[in-house]
Amino acid sequence: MLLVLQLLCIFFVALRSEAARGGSQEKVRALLDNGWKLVGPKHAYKLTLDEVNFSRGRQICQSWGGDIAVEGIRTSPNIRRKVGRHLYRGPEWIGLWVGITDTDVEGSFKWLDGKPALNSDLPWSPNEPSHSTGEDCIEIWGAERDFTLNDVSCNALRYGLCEKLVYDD
Ligand SMILES: [Ca+2]
Repeated sequence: MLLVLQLLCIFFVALRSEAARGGSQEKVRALLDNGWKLVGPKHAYKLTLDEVNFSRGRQICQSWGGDIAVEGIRTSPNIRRKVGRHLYRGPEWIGLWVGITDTDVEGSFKWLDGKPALNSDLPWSPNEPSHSTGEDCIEIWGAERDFTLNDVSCNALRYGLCEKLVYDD
Protein backbone atom coordinates (compact mmCIF):
# COMPACT_ATOMS: atom_id res chain seq x y z
CA MET A 1 0.00 0.00 0.00
CA LEU A 2 2.80 2.38 0.98
CA LEU A 3 4.61 1.58 -2.26
CA VAL A 4 1.49 2.36 -4.27
CA LEU A 5 1.16 5.72 -2.50
CA GLN A 6 4.83 6.52 -3.13
CA LEU A 7 4.46 5.65 -6.81
CA LEU A 8 1.35 7.83 -7.05
CA CYS A 9 3.26 10.72 -5.44
CA ILE A 10 6.13 10.37 -7.91
CA PHE A 11 3.63 10.24 -10.77
CA PHE A 12 1.88 13.45 -9.71
CA VAL A 13 5.14 15.33 -9.06
CA ALA A 14 6.34 14.33 -12.55
CA LEU A 15 3.01 15.44 -14.03
CA ARG A 16 3.20 18.82 -12.29
CA SER A 17 6.75 19.55 -13.44
CA GLU A 18 5.80 18.49 -16.95
CA ALA A 19 2.90 20.96 -16.86
CA ALA A 20 5.24 23.71 -15.57
CA ARG A 21 7.70 23.04 -18.38
CA GLY A 22 4.91 23.05 -20.91
CA GLY A 23 3.70 26.38 -19.52
CA SER A 24 7.09 28.05 -19.87
CA GLN A 25 7.53 26.63 -23.36
CA GLU A 26 4.23 28.23 -24.31
CA LYS A 27 5.44 31.51 -22.85
CA VAL A 28 8.65 31.30 -24.87
CA ARG A 29 6.76 30.43 -28.05
CA ALA A 30 4.49 33.45 -27.56
CA LEU A 31 7.56 35.67 -27.10
CA LEU A 32 9.19 34.35 -30.25
CA ASP A 33 5.95 34.81 -32.18
CA ASN A 34 6.02 38.45 -31.10
CA GLY A 35 9.47 38.99 -32.54
CA TRP A 36 11.59 38.52 -29.41
CA LYS A 37 14.85 36.62 -29.88
CA LEU A 38 16.38 34.48 -27.18
CA VAL A 39 20.03 35.44 -26.78
CA GLY A 40 22.14 33.99 -23.99
CA PRO A 41 20.87 31.86 -21.14
CA LYS A 42 18.12 34.03 -19.65
CA HIS A 43 16.92 36.95 -21.73
CA ALA A 44 15.04 37.76 -24.90
CA TYR A 45 15.68 40.90 -26.97
CA LYS A 46 13.73 42.94 -29.46
CA LEU A 47 14.31 46.31 -31.11
CA THR A 48 11.80 49.12 -31.29
CA LEU A 49 10.38 49.32 -34.79
CA ASP A 50 11.55 52.91 -35.28
CA GLU A 51 14.42 55.05 -34.12
CA VAL A 52 13.22 56.94 -31.07
CA ASN A 53 14.67 59.03 -28.26
CA PHE A 54 15.73 57.25 -25.08
CA SER A 55 12.61 57.89 -22.99
CA ARG A 56 10.27 56.91 -25.83
CA GLY A 57 12.39 53.76 -26.27
CA ARG A 58 11.83 52.92 -22.61
CA GLN A 59 8.09 53.49 -22.94
CA ILE A 60 7.90 51.13 -25.90
CA CYS A 61 10.00 48.41 -24.23
CA GLN A 62 7.89 48.67 -21.07
CA SER A 63 4.67 48.46 -23.08
CA TRP A 64 6.05 45.16 -24.42
CA GLY A 65 6.65 43.89 -20.87
CA GLY A 66 10.40 44.55 -20.82
CA ASP A 67 12.72 47.54 -20.52
CA ILE A 68 15.79 48.94 -22.23
CA ALA A 69 18.50 46.28 -21.83
CA VAL A 70 20.39 46.10 -18.55
CA GLU A 71 20.87 42.74 -16.89
CA GLY A 72 22.00 40.49 -19.75
CA ILE A 73 24.31 43.17 -21.11
CA ARG A 74 25.83 43.81 -17.69
CA THR A 75 26.40 40.20 -16.73
CA SER A 76 27.75 38.88 -20.01
CA PRO A 77 29.83 41.17 -22.24
CA ASN A 78 29.52 38.74 -25.15
CA ILE A 79 25.74 39.11 -25.15
CA ARG A 80 26.30 42.63 -26.45
CA ARG A 81 27.93 41.30 -29.61
CA LYS A 82 25.48 38.43 -30.02
CA VAL A 83 22.49 40.72 -29.62
CA GLY A 84 24.03 43.20 -32.02
CA ARG A 85 24.61 40.53 -34.65
CA HIS A 86 21.11 39.07 -34.21
CA LEU A 87 19.14 42.30 -34.21
CA TYR A 88 21.19 45.16 -35.54
CA ARG A 89 19.68 46.57 -38.67
CA GLY A 90 20.89 50.16 -38.88
CA PRO A 91 23.40 51.58 -41.30
CA GLU A 92 26.88 52.46 -40.08
CA TRP A 93 27.14 54.40 -36.82
CA ILE A 94 23.45 54.08 -35.95
CA GLY A 95 23.24 52.64 -32.47
CA LEU A 96 20.97 50.83 -30.05
CA TRP A 97 19.88 52.30 -26.71
CA VAL A 98 21.20 50.42 -23.71
CA GLY A 99 20.08 51.00 -20.11
CA ILE A 100 22.82 53.26 -18.73
CA THR A 101 22.62 57.02 -18.12
CA ASP A 102 24.41 59.75 -16.19
CA THR A 103 21.37 62.00 -16.05
CA ASP A 104 21.59 62.34 -12.22
CA VAL A 105 25.30 63.16 -11.87
CA GLU A 106 27.29 64.09 -14.97
CA GLY A 107 30.09 61.58 -15.55
CA SER A 108 28.71 59.07 -13.03
CA PHE A 109 26.96 56.44 -15.11
CA LYS A 110 24.28 54.19 -13.59
CA TRP A 111 22.28 51.25 -14.92
CA LEU A 112 18.52 51.78 -15.04
CA ASP A 113 18.14 49.64 -11.90
CA GLY A 114 20.32 52.13 -9.99
CA LYS A 115 23.51 50.06 -9.86
CA PRO A 116 26.67 52.02 -10.67
CA ALA A 117 28.17 51.42 -14.11
CA LEU A 118 31.87 51.91 -13.59
CA ASN A 119 33.64 53.55 -16.48
CA SER A 120 36.42 51.01 -16.19
CA ASP A 121 33.96 48.12 -16.62
CA LEU A 122 32.22 49.50 -19.69
CA PRO A 123 33.41 48.55 -23.19
CA TRP A 124 33.76 52.10 -24.51
CA SER A 125 34.61 52.89 -28.08
CA PRO A 126 38.02 54.59 -28.45
CA ASN A 127 37.90 58.25 -27.26
CA GLU A 128 34.54 57.69 -25.55
CA PRO A 129 32.82 58.68 -23.35
CA SER A 130 33.33 62.11 -24.83
CA HIS A 131 30.97 63.80 -22.30
CA SER A 132 30.07 66.38 -24.89
CA THR A 133 27.28 68.68 -23.76
CA GLY A 134 24.25 66.70 -22.75
CA GLU A 135 25.54 63.23 -23.72
CA ASP A 136 23.75 61.49 -20.86
CA CYS A 137 22.59 58.29 -22.57
CA ILE A 138 24.47 55.34 -24.00
CA GLU A 139 24.22 53.55 -27.32
CA ILE A 140 25.79 50.34 -28.55
CA TRP A 141 27.48 51.06 -31.83
CA GLY A 142 27.44 48.67 -34.77
CA ALA A 143 29.69 45.88 -35.96
CA GLU A 144 32.08 48.41 -37.57
CA ARG A 145 32.99 49.41 -34.02
CA ASP A 146 32.68 45.97 -32.49
CA PHE A 147 29.46 46.87 -30.64
CA THR A 148 31.34 49.20 -28.27
CA LEU A 149 29.64 51.99 -26.32
CA ASN A 150 29.24 55.70 -26.98
CA ASP A 151 27.63 58.41 -24.84
CA VAL A 152 25.15 60.48 -26.80
CA SER A 153 22.27 62.90 -26.23
CA CYS A 154 19.14 61.17 -24.86
CA ASN A 155 17.20 63.10 -27.50
CA ALA A 156 19.07 61.43 -30.36
CA LEU A 157 17.08 58.90 -32.37
CA ARG A 158 18.18 55.28 -31.97
CA TYR A 159 16.55 51.86 -31.91
CA GLY A 160 15.62 50.88 -28.36
CA LEU A 161 17.21 47.56 -27.36
CA CYS A 162 14.43 45.98 -25.31
CA GLU A 163 15.20 43.14 -22.91
CA LYS A 164 12.91 40.73 -21.11
CA LEU A 165 13.81 38.09 -18.54
CA VAL A 166 12.66 34.68 -19.76
CA TYR A 167 14.38 32.10 -17.59
CA ASP A 168 14.87 32.97 -13.93
CA ASP A 169 17.23 30.90 -11.76
CA1 LIG B 1 30.15 60.42 -27.16
